Amino acid sequence: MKLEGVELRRVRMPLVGRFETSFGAELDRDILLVRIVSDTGEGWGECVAMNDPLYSAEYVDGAQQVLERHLLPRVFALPDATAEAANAAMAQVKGHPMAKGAVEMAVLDAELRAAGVSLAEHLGAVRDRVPCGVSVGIQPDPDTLLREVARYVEQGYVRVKLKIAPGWDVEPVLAVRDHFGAELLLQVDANCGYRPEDVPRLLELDDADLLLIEQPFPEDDLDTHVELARRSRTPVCLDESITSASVARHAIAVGACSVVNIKSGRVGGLLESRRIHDLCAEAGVPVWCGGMLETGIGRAANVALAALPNCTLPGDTSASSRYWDPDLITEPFELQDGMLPVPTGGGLGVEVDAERLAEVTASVTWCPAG
Ligand code: OSB
Ligand code: MG
Repeated sequence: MKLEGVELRRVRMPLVGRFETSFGAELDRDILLVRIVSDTGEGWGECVAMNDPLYSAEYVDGAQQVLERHLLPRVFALPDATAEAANAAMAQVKGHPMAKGAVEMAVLDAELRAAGVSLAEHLGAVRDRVPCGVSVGIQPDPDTLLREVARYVEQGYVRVKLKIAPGWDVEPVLAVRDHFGAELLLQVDANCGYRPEDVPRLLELDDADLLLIEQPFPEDDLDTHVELARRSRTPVCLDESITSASVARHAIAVGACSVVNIKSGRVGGLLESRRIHDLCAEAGVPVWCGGMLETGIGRAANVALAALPNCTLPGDTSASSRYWDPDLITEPFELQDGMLPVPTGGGLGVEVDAERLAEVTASVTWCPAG
């Protein structure tokens, strides 16, 4: 495939509801979309970098700059742009996995669209629909939380993840467990919000019979995750810490986690995600597909990933309506009995809604390959 150029498009989309985590609150997103144009057609990628560098070091303005100045020129120099070749060309640049992942997604989408092969099939998916969880932000008080969780349970979500932070943990989590009973699949996510001295507090969450606790401590502190994993009944899952397949292998080897959250943007792409999936399978560690409040474009990739064999826990692959009114794609993801269908069309298998796209576009930058 010969690239003609890449369009970097910024879209501003309000979330349907405020989303609060231990690192901050999101009300609307400023999203960077990558559209590559090649001799065989086009391909779309979504960069999951957030407005501010609070989840990880990346943020959307920085992602756009590193793409324009450092990543795209390297990809444009390739005589034949494949996803593998693009990754190899970008590898010389340190860090910036979300920016790299967006390019890889767009190149893969173009390649697979031209070949008529779905991303799910390419990655080795074994399911045609995936069970869906929902991530529920920090609420003003426990009553509001119970109402919020009830709304999602009524919609059919099969698993609920509660965001926690110091001052919003044991009480609201036990309130949800008490109210919804033992059958509800429940887990929590702290987004690095705790410190080693908080271990005793987190051990109290064992009473809530959680599926897992996600990333309680800072991303570079594997030791405290090991300590909690040893002392707690609740399985420890890592998100922010897992930045590559080799880090995943190490985290598992030292006992820092027994479950892994995979996000393609966090690890630099879908192919690295597949490697993490595979090494976790070999180690007997279940994985699930995380989310970063994506539009339907990035969501399509997440749903394909969630269809892999070792994605045995429900992911944060919620329906379009959980985030957007409306989404950016012509056929939004809708829950059917708690499941989302895995797209079967070529590449990502979704079509961008041109009218909606125009409505939310804040800027477009064309980067020619020549
Ligand atoms: O830690 O999983 C996370 C959203 C933004 C950044 C980090 C996270 C999240 C979520 C929401 O939990 C997942 C989703 O529904 O997309
Ligand atoms: Mg998380």
